[in-house]
Amino acid sequence: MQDDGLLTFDILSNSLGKTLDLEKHDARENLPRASVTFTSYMTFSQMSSYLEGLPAQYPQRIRVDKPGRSFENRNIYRVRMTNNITNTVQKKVVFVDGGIHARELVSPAAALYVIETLIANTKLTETIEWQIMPMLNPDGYEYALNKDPLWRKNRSKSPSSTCYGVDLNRNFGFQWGGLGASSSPCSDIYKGTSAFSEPESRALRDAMLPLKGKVKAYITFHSFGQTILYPWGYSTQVKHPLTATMDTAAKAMAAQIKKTTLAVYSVGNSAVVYYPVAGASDDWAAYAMDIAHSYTIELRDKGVYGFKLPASQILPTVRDAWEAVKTLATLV
Ligand code: 0X9
Ligand code: ZN
Repeated sequence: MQDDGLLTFDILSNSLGKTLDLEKHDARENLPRASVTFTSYMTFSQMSSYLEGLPAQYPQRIRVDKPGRSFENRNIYRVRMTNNITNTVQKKVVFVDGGIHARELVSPAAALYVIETLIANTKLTETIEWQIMPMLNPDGYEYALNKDPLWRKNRSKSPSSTCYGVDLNRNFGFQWGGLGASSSPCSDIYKGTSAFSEPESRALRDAMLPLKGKVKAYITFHSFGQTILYPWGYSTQVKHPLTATMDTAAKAMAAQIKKTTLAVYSVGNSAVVYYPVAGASDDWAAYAMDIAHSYTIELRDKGVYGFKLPASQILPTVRDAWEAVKTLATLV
């Protein structure tokens, strides 16, 4: 069942309460726009209204398109933003995504906060074109919000099983089917029937591939653990040639988070600090897109609440995310 009919601005602003007031720059301030909030978990429909409204509000700086649709036919959005959006030829791209894993509800919120904060920051959008896909798994997110708070995968139907869902972070086309991925459709880490079998992972691939050579950094938000991870994640034995560069940048991100929000994030190779995982988006981005800086950021918390992070923690958590992204943008 799809649920992405657009809510009106009035309903949104009444029901979502306090909104951030960061939209002063370059705004057609007399036009209302659907709100974004970081004091409660937004529904996909609310996020859609917010995203759909951005280009009209910031016509010089923002474009929104849909590089794909989910298994249940929801839009998968991409927001592109830079100063003077019609002139992006010389600009480097920083690519950010959220929501690959359904139950990690704070992840799309982090990507939305990056969008909202960049609206107010014309300096970081001067030389960089930002491409942000805040919600890669809308079906799973809605399922986690409404039915099962611990749902992780997408909601595709396996032809060979009664179980639903593929772990999108096992479905990317680099080292697909290796360590840390399952062939069982009922597993939470099911890899799918082939690399990029899922429309959601294809949406990210299709958005990114034409940008090869331009994307200088990729960040994918997950939770939880307060950790900044870098490739290779498919094996503990194979070291990425740019390990030292990524380690330095990850440490800079963690230091900046500590300085500003006081949260402590640890840093390291994905496979070593977590566990080996093949077919994840971070490795694919580093390999297929040849991106020198590719990170999975596991946001708050450290396991007290885990995936059920209280709404009061959204704002502090997305601030961590922003500090990390901002720091990285100055290094690439
Ligand atoms: O297992 C995952 O997909 C990520 N952790 S999570 O708890 N959010 O599910 C970690 C992926 C790290 N990347 C690689 N190992 N390639
Ligand atoms: Zn995750």
